[in-house]
Amino acid sequence: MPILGKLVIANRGEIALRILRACRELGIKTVAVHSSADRDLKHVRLADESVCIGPPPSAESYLNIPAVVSAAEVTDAVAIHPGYGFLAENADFAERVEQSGFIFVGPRPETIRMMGDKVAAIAEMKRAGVPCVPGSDGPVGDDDNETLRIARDLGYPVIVKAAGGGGGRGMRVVHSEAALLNAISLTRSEAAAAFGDDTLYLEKYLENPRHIEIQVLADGQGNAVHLGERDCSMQRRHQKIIEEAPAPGLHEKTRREIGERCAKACRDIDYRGAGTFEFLYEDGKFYFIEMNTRLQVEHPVTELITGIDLVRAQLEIASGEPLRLRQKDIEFRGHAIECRINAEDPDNFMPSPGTVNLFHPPGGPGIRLDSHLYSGYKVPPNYDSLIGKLIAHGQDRSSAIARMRTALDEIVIDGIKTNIPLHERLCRDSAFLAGGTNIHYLESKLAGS
Ligand code: MV4
Repeated sequence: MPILGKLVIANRGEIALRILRACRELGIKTVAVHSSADRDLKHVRLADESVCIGPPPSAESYLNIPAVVSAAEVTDAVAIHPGYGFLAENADFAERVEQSGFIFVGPRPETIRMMGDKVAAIAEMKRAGVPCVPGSDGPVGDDDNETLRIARDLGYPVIVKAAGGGGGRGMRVVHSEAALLNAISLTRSEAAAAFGDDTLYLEKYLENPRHIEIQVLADGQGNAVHLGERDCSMQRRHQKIIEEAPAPGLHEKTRREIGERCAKACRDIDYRGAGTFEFLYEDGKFYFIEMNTRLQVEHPVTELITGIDLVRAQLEIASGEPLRLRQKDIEFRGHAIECRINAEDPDNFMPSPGTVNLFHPPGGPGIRLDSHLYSGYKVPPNYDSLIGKLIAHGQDRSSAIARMRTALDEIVIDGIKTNIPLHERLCRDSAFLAGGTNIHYLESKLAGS
């Protein structure tokens, strides 16, 4: 008997294919739900069943909760995997899935809701002993003098963030006391409009951090482990471009300490599933900013250095199996780097949908390509421009990069523009080769070249 009888893949593109592959291995039947623009997706062709759930716009298909749940009902599925993006961190969706009698492959709805409220998430993590950014320790109140005092104690610059925000939405850096109250009032209106919640909080603004995140797995039955970190500092406008594991220059003891704090926090809150603790890392110290309660785009770099299949682990946890994995059995081997391949103009980052006339995947030792592309596939204009992830694993960082360069030279994607030329430049960039660049590096390099 498979661990789950039949599963709905509530996503599209490369991650839908990744989930389908894991299900195949485990003998789980698959249902692809897709929009009318996505009939030709590779995983739709490979799935045991497929259901069209709506027209091209995401709001009417991949974000349509009743349509996704109905698809599970009509196909007699037992579980729903949300992938990343779309409904993956929608607590109302997780709740509806469970109330309808299905298994949600992810944390409990209450956990998703709590982590979605950044003020609550930070309070909870602080209680669990996870190091956080010095800040207001709760919402900004309406006593302006009190707010000014908190900011003065933190020292400028500070950053104003919306409790309902995250991932770069709803925040504003403030450089002086004179600008604080106005910045708060602007951010408050934006937050009310964007998130329906005008709750704000303050943090000390860290000027040159790296973005390092810790992967965890927990079974909601008292067992939790960490799978080390990923460095995701190479980004532009909050879109990650390259991720790697381990983080360059991080010592083993530091990794163990922060990882164990995250695993303990999972036990404290009865976390269930795969999750990621996001940190800013500056001057050798970690500062928690947010937790992601989903599988992440960049999960493959962790899989390559640990040998652990994260999607399989998610499915096992969802089926109610206790985690067999013990922290002492998790070893980190070599170095892995992921380049996100986007259908976009490499010069101006504009989306570049269209038909892929010719597609040749790269190969060889230590190369993995997670992509739904095939020759003749038409990239629709309606969705995120991610068309694949090229991941290279090697004994050390420089061999992973050498393998990445080889694969980037080898891959052929004809007919649409992609950001592969950007990756070719970055894999020869001296600062990237040295390792440890911060979150501002790519934007300043692009501005200067
Ligand atoms: C910060 C910060 C500096 N100081 N918080 C942006 C996304 C959201 N996850 C949190 N973000 C930031 N929070 C403090 N106290 C700088 C950022 C930030 C950032 C963080 C991670 C990756 C890319 C980033 C790009 C710009 C700003």
